[in-house]
Amino acid sequence: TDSMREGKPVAVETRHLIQVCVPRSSCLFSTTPTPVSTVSQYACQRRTTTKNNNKIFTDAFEVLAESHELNDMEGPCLAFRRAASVLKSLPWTVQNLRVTEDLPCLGEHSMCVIEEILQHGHSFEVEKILSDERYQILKLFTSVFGVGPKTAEKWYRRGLRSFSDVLAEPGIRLNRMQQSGFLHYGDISRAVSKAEAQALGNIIDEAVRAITPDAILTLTGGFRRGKDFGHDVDFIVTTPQLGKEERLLTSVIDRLKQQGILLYCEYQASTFDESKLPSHRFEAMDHFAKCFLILRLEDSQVEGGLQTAEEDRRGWRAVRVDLVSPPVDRYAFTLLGWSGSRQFERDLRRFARMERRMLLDNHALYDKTKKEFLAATTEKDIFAHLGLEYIEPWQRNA
Ligand code: DCT
Ligand code: MG
Repeated sequence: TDSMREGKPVAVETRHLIQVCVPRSSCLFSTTPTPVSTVSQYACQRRTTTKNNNKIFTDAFEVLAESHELNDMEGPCLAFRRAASVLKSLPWTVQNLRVTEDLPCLGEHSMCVIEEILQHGHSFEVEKILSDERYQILKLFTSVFGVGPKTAEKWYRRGLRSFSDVLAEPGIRLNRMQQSGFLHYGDISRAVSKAEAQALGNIIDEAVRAITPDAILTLTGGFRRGKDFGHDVDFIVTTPQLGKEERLLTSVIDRLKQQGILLYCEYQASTFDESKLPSHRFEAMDHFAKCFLILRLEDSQVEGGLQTAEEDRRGWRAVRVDLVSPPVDRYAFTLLGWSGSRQFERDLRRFARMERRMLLDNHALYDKTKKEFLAATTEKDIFAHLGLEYIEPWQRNA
């Protein structure tokens, strides 16, 4: 299965390829072996831009990954995410099944899906998932800000099938995040454009400067990777003076509130504790002070205006914004962690652990052999510590 092939060294794939593709007798005549793929099994050793030459396949794999995720099957989910990620990195389009044989992370199941698509233009398995009621409803519910797979599943099991079912159900108490999620659903389920991200950058920059003129503000997440659209806008804010960063975030929030543009705010104070590093368990979120916001963005603030529908003449939209505020000596680790993509991050950590006996997260890099932390002031420092070629942010769309 796909999950069994995870982590299989590339060398094994190579041997397999030569056995399958090169007739034994030809070995007598050829001095050089058949050229084999150098595509790494790790996303952090591949360059992946936003140009995807294999969207027809990767879209299918992403449906399969999501379907397994919604069924709490982490192994197969990750295997399909890896398969999608490998295909995203290719500068060419897969046109026959043979060329995929020397690629890593493509299991039997993935190969079958590619074969189906090559033959029929689509995968019957994927079509079946897309038309499955449970899949459709769980996707709908999890599209609400604050609703994860567990809550969606709970609602589905209660027999709820639509937003109006959920909102009419007396036994359901929505938390504050979910209430905002429903309230601003139309706006925040619509993609954020680059121009809108830029406008939000100006707003946050103005707020940050008013509080601390020498503050550091960096656009991160998908927009730093050169994406044209995102589901939110992510920023890192910090100050050159160690320790001042936490107050900065609460001051920024206060200012946005005073400006009347704060539609929702969940603030999480820092729980960062240097003495608890290195963290051995994988954590989805870091311990720095952060906030998840919904901001009101005016049409007049966006170059070229908001891309709203003809009939929607409100002159503003709601946008999801995340701010994270690490101490400045952790800036490089936070920047690398929040720049993504998720798959790139997963593989950076897996590479560090499996190939270098190091532990990497958004806080630090720890060398288990030397039993010491490796300091970094830039992302390049971290790549160098890991013995990896530097990958530019726009090449991290794995
Ligand atoms: N991240 C991560 N692990 C998580 C959540 C986030 O490594 N569990 C990192 C990767 C991307 C970054 O944080 C910001 O997260 P998102 O905004 O969800 O991702 P994105 O790449 O910015 O995608 P989008 O363009 O849709 O916002
Ligand atoms: Mg984002």
